[in-house]
Amino acid sequence: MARAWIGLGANLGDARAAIEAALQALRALPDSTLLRRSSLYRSAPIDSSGPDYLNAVAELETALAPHDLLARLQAIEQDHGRERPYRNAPRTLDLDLLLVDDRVLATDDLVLPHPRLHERAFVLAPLAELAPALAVPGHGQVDALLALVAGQRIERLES
Ligand code: PH2
Ligand code: MG
Ligand code: MG
Repeated sequence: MARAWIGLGANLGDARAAIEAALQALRALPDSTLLRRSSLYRSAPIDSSGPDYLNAVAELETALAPHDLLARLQAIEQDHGRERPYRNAPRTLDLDLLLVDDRVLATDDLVLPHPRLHERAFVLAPLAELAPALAVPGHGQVDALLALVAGQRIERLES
């Protein structure tokens, strides 16, 4: 069994509904248990455009191999009408595989840890809510990384 951390994001359409539906889809994944989910967070797009994003993080226990889990996440994105007209385009749903245990991996379609997670408050804030002491291989502890991006405005939404 592995512990996988998944970042959820959306900034088109009903972003809250898309993220809640994606969490339901994660609950239905085979050989996996959704252990916890963070609150929702609102932030301005970073290196992207369009309306504010909503983001959250989920903690999954899974027997799926990282590439199998990635394929499942992409299938959930497709189910929610995800289009990829260009890199970092606004999106109805984005599911990013952030971390799998302390795995370090660099393949064409999957890089672990997720290459930019350590510099993005929209990932670190929800991750710190669940696991402040978690280590990001090569970068340090989540709460320390979050302190380094304190300049990025992010707002936790009441549930
Ligand atoms: N995702 C991106 C690019 N920029 N900005 C915010 N605030 N939230 C995101 O989820 C996000 C982003 C690429 O996936
Ligand atoms: Mg992303
Ligand atoms: Mg993505």
